[in-house]
Amino acid sequence: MWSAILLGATMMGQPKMTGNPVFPGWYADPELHFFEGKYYIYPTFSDEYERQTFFDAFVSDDLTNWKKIPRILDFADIPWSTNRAAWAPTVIEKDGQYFMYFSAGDGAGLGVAVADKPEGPFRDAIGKPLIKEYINGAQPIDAMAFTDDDGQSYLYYGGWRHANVVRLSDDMLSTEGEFKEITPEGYVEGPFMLKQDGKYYFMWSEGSWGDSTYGVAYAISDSPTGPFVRRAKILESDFSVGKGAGHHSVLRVPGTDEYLICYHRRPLEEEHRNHRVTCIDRLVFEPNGDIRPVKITHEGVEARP
Ligand code: FUB
Repeated sequence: MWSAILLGATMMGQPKMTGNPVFPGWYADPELHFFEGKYYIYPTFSDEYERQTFFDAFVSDDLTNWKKIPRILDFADIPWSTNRAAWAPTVIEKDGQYFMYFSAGDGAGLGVAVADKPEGPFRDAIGKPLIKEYINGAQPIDAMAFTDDDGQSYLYYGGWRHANVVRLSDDMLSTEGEFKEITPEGYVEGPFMLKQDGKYYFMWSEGSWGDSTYGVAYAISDSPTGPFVRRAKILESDFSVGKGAGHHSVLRVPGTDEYLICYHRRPLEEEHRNHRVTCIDRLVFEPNGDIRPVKITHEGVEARP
């Protein structure tokens, strides 16, 4: 139905929109990037844990036509993984290489893989977990890699209601120094860091990912390591559009002051916890620096060159 509406809108001279979800299939925890002139989404394949043994990625020139890149990383090539529960990848570029941090299954920890191109294939970079232990009570899942303006990279991560931040080494293949607990009030999982106008916006998912209580909240700090004090909720269910909206990422559209939020939600008619789809909507900063609550839509956002 939505594709017919979008086609009609385009014929009437209205802008071409992405529509939501932006591509078919059950995919969650999406991380949206712009690498080498194209948009990429790195999601979790949202199925039973036993079938989550790989990561697919999606690539697009304009945010509307997405092509699946199958199995950019496969647990068949990672003997130390649990060969299940491949969750929530984060990808970051450094010196022309692409580093992916990923959950290798409960008990296995967080791994790091590397590729020469954003579309992969990624290969296990160190042959063992980067973070295996539960430090400060944080389950080693849901990593997010961030590089500050001074070139220092950080890894934010953590499930089980605890968030840690740790510095990454120059080669991105080990951690350095203290694992600092930065858990804000309400934090559950899915951390994300965005720097805007010199301020550090720390965001996370709260509620339960398996139901409609899921959502995203944020804090602002003058430092990448906090302290982070919960400010407000910015993403949640809208029972006229979708439910359980959460585990997001944010991308500033290159060459603009516009921001996109990429997240998963459950279609209204779905009850299965894994039936999550990937969507994109606008994220708007108020003039005072606050983030406006996100309006989730069926239409999505305008196509971009
Ligand atoms: O997709 C698997 C898990 O669900 C993620 O690791 C959590 O953040 C939640 O979205």
